[in-house]
Amino acid sequence: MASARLVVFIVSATAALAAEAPQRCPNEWVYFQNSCYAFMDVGVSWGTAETYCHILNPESKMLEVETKAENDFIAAQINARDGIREVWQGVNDLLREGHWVFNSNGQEAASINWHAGHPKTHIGNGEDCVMIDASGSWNDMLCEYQSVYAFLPSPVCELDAPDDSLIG
Ligand SMILES: [Ca+2]
Repeated sequence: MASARLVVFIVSATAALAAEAPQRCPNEWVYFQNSCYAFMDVGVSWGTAETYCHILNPESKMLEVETKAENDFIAAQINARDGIREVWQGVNDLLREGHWVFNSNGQEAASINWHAGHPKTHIGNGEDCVMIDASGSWNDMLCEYQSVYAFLPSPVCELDAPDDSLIG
């Protein structure tokens, strides 16, 4: 009886897992909470990261973190990937110093997890673009490459996961 119950448990647990993790992202993209994410182990400037996302998938955008759960997911992905130390996200204060908005819609980026001492918002410091490190902390950086940096963050692209309910 005990072993029969165990088999039933394993079968139902496997079915539940499959239901929660549908394979609905493009190949090589990672699914999390209705979005698909593409990670690249290359260091580029912020503007180049945006270009890479449009090349990979014209409907994708740079990573935009809206919740703590998404922030934790991104930090875990950075830690799991040898070639990635920090990632860019589509958040900037290019238009107004200290007013951090998402690239895709200009809405205020509310789920901010600034690293201690950041952002450095004194006028004209030019650090108008945001990256996330392996601890999930946000940091404002110069958007374009500067030789003072030992390395540059990696691009992460985000795509709305296809809605299963619209298929068939
Ligand atoms: Ca997002």
